[in-house]
Amino acid sequence: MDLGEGIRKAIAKINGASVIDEVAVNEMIKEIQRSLILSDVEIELVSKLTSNIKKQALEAKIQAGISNRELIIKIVYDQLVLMMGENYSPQLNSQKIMLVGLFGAGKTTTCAKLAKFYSSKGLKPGVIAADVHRPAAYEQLEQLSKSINVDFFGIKGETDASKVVEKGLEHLHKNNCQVIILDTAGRSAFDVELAEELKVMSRIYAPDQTYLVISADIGQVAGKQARQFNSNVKIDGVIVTKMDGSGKGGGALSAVNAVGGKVCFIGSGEKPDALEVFDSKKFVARLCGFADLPALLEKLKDSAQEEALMKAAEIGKLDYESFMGQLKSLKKMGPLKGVLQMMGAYDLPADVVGKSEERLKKFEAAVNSMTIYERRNPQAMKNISRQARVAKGAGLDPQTVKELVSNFEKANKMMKGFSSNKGLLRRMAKGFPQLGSGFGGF
Ligand SMILES: Nc1nc2c(ncn2[C@@H]2O[C@H](COP(=O)(O)OP(=O)(O)OP(=O)(O)O)[C@@H](O)[C@H]2O)c(=O)[nH]1
Ligand SMILES: [Mg+2]
Repeated sequence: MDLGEGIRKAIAKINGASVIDEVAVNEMIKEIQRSLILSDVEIELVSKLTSNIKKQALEAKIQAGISNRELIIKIVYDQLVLMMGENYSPQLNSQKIMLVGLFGAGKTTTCAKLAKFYSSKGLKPGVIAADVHRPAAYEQLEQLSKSINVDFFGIKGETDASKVVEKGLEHLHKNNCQVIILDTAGRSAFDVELAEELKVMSRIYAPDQTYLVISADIGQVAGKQARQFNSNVKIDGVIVTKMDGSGKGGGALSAVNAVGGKVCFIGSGEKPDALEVFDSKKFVARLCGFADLPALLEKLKDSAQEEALMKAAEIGKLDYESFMGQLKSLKKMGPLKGVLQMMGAYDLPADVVGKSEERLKKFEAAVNSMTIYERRNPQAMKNISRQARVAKGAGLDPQTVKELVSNFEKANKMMKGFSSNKGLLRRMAKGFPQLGSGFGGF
């Protein structure tokens, strides 16, 4: 089960609850905790995150206009985004970058990716192969550099990494490289030897940016690892690789939090161009499987409208503004014919559908010509001279506006009649067209 699935399951729990009370929120929190832990997020981080979600969710019940489910998704999402930190804006000037990380994290590949990135921004990059431990490290970086056409420096057979760094800086500066990227050796686990080597290299190289490279599938140890690196060489940011794989990514969340919450780049493939500048919203959307958050947020707006209409109907104060909003969301469902067919009305004569659509357009034009006062005080529109003015503004004849006003009045009366039946009211508010005829013939 991925994190997204777990979170959706948690949300489903609260979705069934009629009110967001402490019991319902606790049920949901338990499920979120479970899925975060299964996704390798550190326990401390899970409790911090879930206590924030809980606080917000309980406070949120006073927010009107958004359905429980969507509200909770948004809270969970916002808290995850908050925890992931801000979007990254890489500095586009001369700089020295050092990459550190454990075996196979993707350091060497990321060297090439960064070189390609800065080169595409008009800066001349150069890379230094300072991994003197892994036999093929030199060739790997040399080959990658060739494929993307950037300067490369390494000393084949050299066992002293400091020497490679010193000579490399000299060489690449001579070649006028502006962004110098240093590849370092990995280890299977963090040890004293690695710590010592990194400290020495960092002193000689004096990097402007030191990035910790971690793989998205690394698991819970990511946080611990990040702290170990950070206590020896100051980590400026994290690069999460292999986000394209089946990695759960939760470990990345922990690592980021452990070093002050900054992801800088995301690796999303093996090729040198598979690098993205970090965008926290995109990352969390991917992590949680909310493929289309803009659509979700759009829906949030719709449900606010729905709720406003319900309220208006309940207190018997439907006005042109809320009614218009409702008609708009009905329109969003697609062409009227398709919507009606969806509801089981297959044999509608084309001219009936056509007429309804025509009427909707006219209604919209008329409402657009009303003043805000008129929209909010529908009784004002019973006035003939106001109708004449609106007709003129909307390019309609006064008789049509009169009909529209009378249709609206009928709908309004009907809504009041239904206000005691909440279930039906809700369905109406959702714009179910089988009730459309009740909307005064719209
Ligand atoms: N799918 C995918 N594979 C990646 C990504 N980044 C790196 N890899 C692959 O992961 C493997 C290890 O990458 P390297 O760049 O060699 O990792 P490293 O940290 O330099 O490894 P050591 O030098 O052994 O410590 C290679 O097969 C890469 O092609 C990524 O973002 N996505
Ligand atoms: Mg390497």
